[in-house]
Amino acid sequence: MGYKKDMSKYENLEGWERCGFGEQLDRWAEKYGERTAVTDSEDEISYMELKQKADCLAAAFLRKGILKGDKVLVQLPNRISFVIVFFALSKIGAVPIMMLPAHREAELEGIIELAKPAAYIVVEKYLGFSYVPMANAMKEKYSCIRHIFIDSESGDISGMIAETCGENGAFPAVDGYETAVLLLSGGTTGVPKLIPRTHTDYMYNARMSAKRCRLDSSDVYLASLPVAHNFPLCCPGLLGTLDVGGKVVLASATSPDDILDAITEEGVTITALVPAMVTVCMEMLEWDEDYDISSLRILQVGGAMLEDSLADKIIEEWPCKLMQVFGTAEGLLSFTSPEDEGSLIARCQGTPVSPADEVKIVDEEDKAVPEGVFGELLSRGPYTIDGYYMAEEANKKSFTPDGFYRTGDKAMWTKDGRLRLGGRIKEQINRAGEKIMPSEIEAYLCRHSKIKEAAVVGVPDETLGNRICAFLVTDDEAGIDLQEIHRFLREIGVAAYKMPDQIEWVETWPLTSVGKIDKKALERMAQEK
Ligand code: OOB
Repeated sequence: MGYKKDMSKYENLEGWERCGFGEQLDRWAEKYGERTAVTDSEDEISYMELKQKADCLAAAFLRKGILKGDKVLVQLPNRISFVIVFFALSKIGAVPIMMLPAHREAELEGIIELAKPAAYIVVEKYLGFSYVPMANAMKEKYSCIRHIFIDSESGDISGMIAETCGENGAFPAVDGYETAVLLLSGGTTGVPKLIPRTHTDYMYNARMSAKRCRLDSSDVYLASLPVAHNFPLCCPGLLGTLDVGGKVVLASATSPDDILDAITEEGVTITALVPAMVTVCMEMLEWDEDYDISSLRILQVGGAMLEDSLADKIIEEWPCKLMQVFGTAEGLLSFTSPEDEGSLIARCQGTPVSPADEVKIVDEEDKAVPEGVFGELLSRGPYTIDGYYMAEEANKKSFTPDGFYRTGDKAMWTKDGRLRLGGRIKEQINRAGEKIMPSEIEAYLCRHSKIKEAAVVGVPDETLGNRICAFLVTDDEAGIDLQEIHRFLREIGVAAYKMPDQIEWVETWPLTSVGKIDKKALERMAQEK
């Protein structure tokens, strides 16, 4: 066991509260009552109704034998049922694992083997994909999964809510210092990693984010990224908006027309996008003048490097404040402020959102580097985890002995005391904000009968930030092209966002002086092609 965070150290912080999300929802319902809490493309729900439905579903979960502490895979798109499910599980102290709709068998298996979930909640169908056969196959393969709950118009979730309505069962007590959610990590090694966030630290995360955004009950937050991701869920996202009594709009898909339609129709005041999405929204705005984004107050952009030129363009062309957001699911958040000058906002990722965040930038020997010099960004603090879920070995690499999380990101302090990110030190590829571990893709590729060896690198790309390039060693190139690779990866159940964008062949690997595959050389080769 390494360093263990002492939560009592943070008890005097404003916004820190030892309380579960279930109880938070009860208070919000009391305070904000009939106000609209959440809308999606089909429906809307008030704070009071949300509480009532979450109570019903919580009672139904208990009745089905879901126990406090059970892990539950949740794979739902942006719709109201996601929100009800989240709070229902919180109320009984069960722990949702935040899968993304894009995940398939390969990702699910790794997570199931690690966390042994007792149930799996899936949407019936989304963007043309039927989840039920996949869920059934997982239940068949893994005996830990006792239940599958299907979310559809007449499916299990709505049926369960109707069945138990009116019952006011007693729920197990939930302590704010217990785990509330398991978030997925982009990972710094190939093994999947889960990030345990407690009710208290996660609520604090939402509150500090909301505070930096000056969020209040008049705000309308648009969740356009998949809401199971930390950014739209809690930075301030869904949870931060509910805490102040605002309204959350859930866009059903992350496409520019869905986003711009929602902003126009709902009078959205704040939303969060990754840089690649901003670019396509701007293109759309250029040729379609019917959109009206004048209600926007803040555009949060984060998840991947924002090019200076795009930052300048947003500041020039958007009728709102740009907020640069550096975030991690492991904790640390650093945002610019709405009051900062545009010229400053365009060139940094601001300051950590909590006064109790401890941030260090260090060289290869873990010694602090001076202002203006890039090093690795390390962090420790009230809402940053002290270890991944059940991952003692990985934790030794990802955390310093005194509990600092190694982000694997290059950063420096600017002369105005702001953080400026400078790319990655870690191998992870950031493709339009999605995090991909090369070693994971390499392992999948090597399962193909014709591929002898594979090395995967991220290559700078104008639209995606980075694209995925796979270098292959094969006996015979015949019959393998990008299409075949995609077909094969789909067949073994790999999420679409992990598909290589480019493949190249090599006969022998370029090697470093210590005899490892020289990935920098591969990156250069990929760029030259
Ligand atoms: C967000 O969280 P994750 O866990 O998907 O990814 C974290 C990683 C960071 O370590 C960094 O490599 C990259 O994403 N990143 C950025 C960035 N924001 C995140 N790289 C450069 N510039 C930025 N502004 O991506 C996330 C979590 C909460 C809020 C926003 C993003």
